[in-house]
Amino acid sequence: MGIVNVTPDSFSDGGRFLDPEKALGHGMDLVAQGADILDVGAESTRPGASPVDADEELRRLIPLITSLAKRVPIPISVDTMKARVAQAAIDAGASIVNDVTALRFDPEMASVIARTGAGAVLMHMQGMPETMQQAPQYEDVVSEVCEFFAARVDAAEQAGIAKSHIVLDPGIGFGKLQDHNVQLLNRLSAFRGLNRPILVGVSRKAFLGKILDRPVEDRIWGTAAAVALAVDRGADILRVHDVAEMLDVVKVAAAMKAVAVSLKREGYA
Ligand code: HH2
Repeated sequence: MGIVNVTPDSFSDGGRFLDPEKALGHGMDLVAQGADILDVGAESTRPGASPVDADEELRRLIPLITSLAKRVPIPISVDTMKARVAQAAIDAGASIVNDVTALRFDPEMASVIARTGAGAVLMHMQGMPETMQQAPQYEDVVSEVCEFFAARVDAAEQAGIAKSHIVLDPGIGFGKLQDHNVQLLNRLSAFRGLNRPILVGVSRKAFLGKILDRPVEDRIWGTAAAVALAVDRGADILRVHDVAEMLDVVKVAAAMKAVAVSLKREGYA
């Protein structure tokens, strides 16, 4: 999943693709690099980010999604927590809603997704972006995220969203301390029991910066290591900025995993 941010303030590429022509070009580049999904967002969710109102989000997103949908052969996902924005994005050609609040922010979101038959990414977040990094707390982050997923899948199904349309995401960096992020990634396979695809967003994130002591523009190798590990632990979709590079990483990690799985089946490991 390639990231297209049309925001002035995203943590890694804020302002770079605010111009609609640049954003369109960037989206098409990511497709040429091998992305299977484009995730288009107009509201930064980095820690401390200020909310954006729906009119501004629509102004940034809809012309871009309309142009992309005409030109790219892959599904477009809209990264929004607002039902009105999701509906307009779907009308413009998006087919997946990536809601970092897992349908909790806007009471109308579930019915928009159910009615349109869109796919839904349900992400775990403790708190909201403005304050989420102030004091995140868990007894056991993995089991708490697991319980959260089970409850959100139930709520989504009750609202009429088909289970087969749901993807789960542990929300790396969203209301989590360093140790929580590392544990979630390391124990990603704990979520396989929910029988839904797992999406992971590690690209250039702060937890990598902390391990490496590097600024956001120098985290590509760290991202590669985390992406490889996530594939090994069972991630199905990787949300990344650097599609060409991470596609190679995914291919190699997936090939290794396939061998490991068949060796295990034959009793070698
Ligand atoms: N991370 C970001 C935004 N949206 N959606 C999902 N499902 N999972 C994630 O991990 C995720 C997400 C943050 O990254 P980015 O879009 O690069 O930055 P910003 O939120 O500052 O625009």
